[in-house]
Amino acid sequence: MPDRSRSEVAFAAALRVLPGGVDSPVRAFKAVGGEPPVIDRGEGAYLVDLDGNRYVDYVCAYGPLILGHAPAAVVRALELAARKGTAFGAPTELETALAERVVAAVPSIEKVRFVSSGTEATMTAIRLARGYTGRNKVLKFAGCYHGHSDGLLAKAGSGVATLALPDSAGVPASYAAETLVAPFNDVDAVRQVVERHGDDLAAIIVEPVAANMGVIAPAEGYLQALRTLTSEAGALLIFDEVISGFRVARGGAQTLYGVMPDLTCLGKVIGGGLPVGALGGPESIMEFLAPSGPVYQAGTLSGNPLAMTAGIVTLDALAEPGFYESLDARAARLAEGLRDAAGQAEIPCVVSRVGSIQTAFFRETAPTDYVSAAASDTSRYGQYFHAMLDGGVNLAPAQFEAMFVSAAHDEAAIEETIVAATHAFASLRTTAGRR
Ligand code: HOZ
Repeated sequence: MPDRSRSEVAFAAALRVLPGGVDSPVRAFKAVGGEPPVIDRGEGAYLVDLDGNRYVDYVCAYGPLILGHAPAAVVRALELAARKGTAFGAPTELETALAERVVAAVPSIEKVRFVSSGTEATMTAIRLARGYTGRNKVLKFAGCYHGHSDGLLAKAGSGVATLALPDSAGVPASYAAETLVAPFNDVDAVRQVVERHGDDLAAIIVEPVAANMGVIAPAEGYLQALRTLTSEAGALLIFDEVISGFRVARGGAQTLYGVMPDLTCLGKVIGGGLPVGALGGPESIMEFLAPSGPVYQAGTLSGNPLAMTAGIVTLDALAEPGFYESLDARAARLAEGLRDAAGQAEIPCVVSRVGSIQTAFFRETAPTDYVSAAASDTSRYGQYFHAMLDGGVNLAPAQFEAMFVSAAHDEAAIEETIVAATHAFASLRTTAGRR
């Protein structure tokens, strides 16, 4: 096992002043045991911890870093932008420039509101849907995660699933009562909810590619069925493309599957590694937002010039011909290598992939919803996770997250990962579990 003594000292100091030692729960390794390496820097496809250990990184900040760590063009642009000032609380041309790029790429979006996180984007989209329709209820799907706002934590994936919390403490029952939950990929369940609550249903919100219970693709026709049912009920369809946007395709999952939502939530990639979220949709709905309309939303650092700059440079790189084809090929090679490595070791493991996001589930067959994802062998995932970390590969410390492949993951990084995985899977045959 690599020496991580400096990380241990730094994490002990963090525990003294930060709850759980972290600012976001998944980082604390609760699901896999042990303590996290404390990071010094990122370089392309690699992370380097305080002890100088290097890891091929598939967390990529949970999605934003589609160009890898510290890409030269983004860093250069940020240096120049910072010299001009880091926040103004007033309009800049940068907001318009990033919005124009989003509108050009995402087919259902005519107007955009920038916020500072994906949580703000989904929270605002829900308020806008309620203001627009004059209705209250929202349907979400078990295992889909839409950030940590009160109304959206019911049966949430990501860290809530990882920590096995039913929901979150601190959410009034009256709030939660406005959120309806159905299983992902089950059209009949949605039909029943619409029949029962259709008159008061403001919106259905869905991750069109689920990525917070591990990566699960929508079943054939599922998104189209959601589109039809919401239109018939007079409710809005909200795609949470915070992860899938500019990731599974330049125009997101709506382009990949050819289904147009009313509202789209974005984040992660559009901020190029800085804090950005956004919601967008047709002008007729977006103009309900203040100051044009009655639905209030605001933010001191919304449209922040540094964040807009990183987003612009990143989206321009993604517009280069062949970008997504090349990313897809690398991710496919990784998935194939992981499948082969698990197969050689006779470990039940299925790799579920959509474009550059994928999850190795420790179970025999690909899950289709939260119940089947949750039936994965999470303790084996924990053993695999630690074997990979010790072998120089950084994965999310939880079964219910995605692996993110970036443009910086070249052939050498991918092959290094497959070698580490071959050793890791082989070790699972003999290791009963050490943590
Ligand atoms: N949506 C991300 C995880 N799936 C957020 C990362 C976090 O919870 O820290």
